[in-house]
Amino acid sequence: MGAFKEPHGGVLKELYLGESAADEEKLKARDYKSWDLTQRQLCDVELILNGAFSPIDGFLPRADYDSVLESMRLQSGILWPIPITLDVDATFADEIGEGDMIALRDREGVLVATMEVTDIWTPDKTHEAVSVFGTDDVNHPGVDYLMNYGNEVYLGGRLRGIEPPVHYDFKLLRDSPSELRGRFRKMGWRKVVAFQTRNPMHRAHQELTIRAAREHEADLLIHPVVGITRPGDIDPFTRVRCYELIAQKYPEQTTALSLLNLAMRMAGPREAVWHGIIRKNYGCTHFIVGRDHAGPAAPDGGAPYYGPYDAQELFAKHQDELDITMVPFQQLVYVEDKAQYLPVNETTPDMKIQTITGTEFRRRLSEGLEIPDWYSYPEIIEELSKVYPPRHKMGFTVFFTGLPSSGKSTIANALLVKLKENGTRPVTLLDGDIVRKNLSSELGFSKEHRDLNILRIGFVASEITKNGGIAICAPIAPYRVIRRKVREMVEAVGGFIEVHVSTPVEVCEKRDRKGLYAKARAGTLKGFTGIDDPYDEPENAEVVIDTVALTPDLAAHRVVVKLETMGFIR
Ligand code: PPS
Repeated sequence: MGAFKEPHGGVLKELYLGESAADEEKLKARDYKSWDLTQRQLCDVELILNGAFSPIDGFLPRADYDSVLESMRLQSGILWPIPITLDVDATFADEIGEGDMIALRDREGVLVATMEVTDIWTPDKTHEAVSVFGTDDVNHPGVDYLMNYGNEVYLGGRLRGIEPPVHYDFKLLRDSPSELRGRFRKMGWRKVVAFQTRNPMHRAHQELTIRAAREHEADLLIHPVVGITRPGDIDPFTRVRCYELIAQKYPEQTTALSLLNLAMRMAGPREAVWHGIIRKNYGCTHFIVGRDHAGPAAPDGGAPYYGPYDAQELFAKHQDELDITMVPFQQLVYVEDKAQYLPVNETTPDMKIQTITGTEFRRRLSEGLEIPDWYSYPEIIEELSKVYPPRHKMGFTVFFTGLPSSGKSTIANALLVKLKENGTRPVTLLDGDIVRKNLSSELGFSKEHRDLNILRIGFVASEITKNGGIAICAPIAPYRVIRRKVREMVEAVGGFIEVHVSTPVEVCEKRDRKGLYAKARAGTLKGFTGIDDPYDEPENAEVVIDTVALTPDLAAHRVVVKLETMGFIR
């Protein structure tokens, strides 16, 4: 009844030992083999220990794992859709045997839990992928993680909780199931609708959640996932600031916000059932399942992995034993002539409907364009525009590449001065020689060393870019593959403009500013770029400059013009 909803399986499995038992276990754990938990495993451990995954009391032993894959049930017959497994590498697995105790530690080495290992096995991951995700396509993020990041051996066994994993952020918004049940009890809430999300919330979400609560005469729990979501999602810090802002727009007595440190698998229908079970353990009575719940984007040019209402169907099929009521939801759209949101199936062809897709929303943010009030609140747009700044506020890297003596450094220095004159952001020059003196003084010119040198430059440039500054890099960077890596690193956090200084080798050799071409010709300097070491011509540089035809001043000016055209400066 109400907020005192029975947990899944009847008992909330809180697995933390009492103080003295934990102290005793800590002492014993000094002799156990230690496994450093990955970020996903740490999320799982937290939710196993605090009861959010009840009735599970550890990582699944093999029989439960097989049974979950085949029939979505634990051996006991209780419904459980997602295999919660501890994956370790073969070296660690070789060191332990069934019956051993192991220590599970966080990244800093803090002992979070101990585990009695009852099962050790090598899973058939393709079978797991097809059973859980309905596909073995590695473009599916859950399958990609399983196949390409997860370790090869699984360990099963019960956990004993020593210390809850530490969080430094948003502490007041994090609740265990019994804490949240306590909050509901204090508020006198008996019926609670939970809303799951991994995206920032706008007006449509607000409308949807308020409707769901009203329809069921219930109170509302906004329960966003902050553990691991889909790669490419907006970072949790920004999202939580947005949730805090939107929470203020709800009636205080009937709405709560709490963060869930769940590592999502993006398993669509099975994941929806799992999400429902978790919310039931937190004391909720109702759970909103929307269109394409927990489904990843379709692969490029391919069909989506799940049908839009598959999740609702699977949930409905198990509704009785789930014992948390699904609140299925259609997509809401804004009807302009009524100035209100309506479920898409309640609209008629004569209505004027407004929509802004996620892609269009991000385009408007990054170009600093207007976003209408009906779509979101100005405070939330302001918060999100920090993540998608307009280009003229975004950090960027100008990456010069070219042969020795091609003129890279001279043009880079001229550009540095011009960008300082422009004055919109701090500028750093990472010239080849400066870097070799300060960052890479121990490196030579072998392929490995050059690659390392360029990766270091790329790392520093991406940090500068991420923090909104301008990095100008001017190494030779002769190899295409590593240049592409740097581009990827930087483009993930801001703008990247490659400038190929394409001065022909004969001209560079004639200039020979440091006399190194002469040494290379004489054979006293080996592996010199352009003479006896290759230079891969860039194929997609944003700017190509031949210094035979241009002065350094004009060459730098051409880069400035390109930056203006691309919108990075104005
Ligand atoms: S790399 O390949 O990108 O790591 O090279 P970089 O760090 O830009 O090199 C800076 C300068 O090192 C001088 N130098 C050589 N260049 C190429 N090959 C060999 N073997 C070599 N040995 C020394 C060269 O003069 C580079 O300076 P610039 O300004 O490009 O002429």
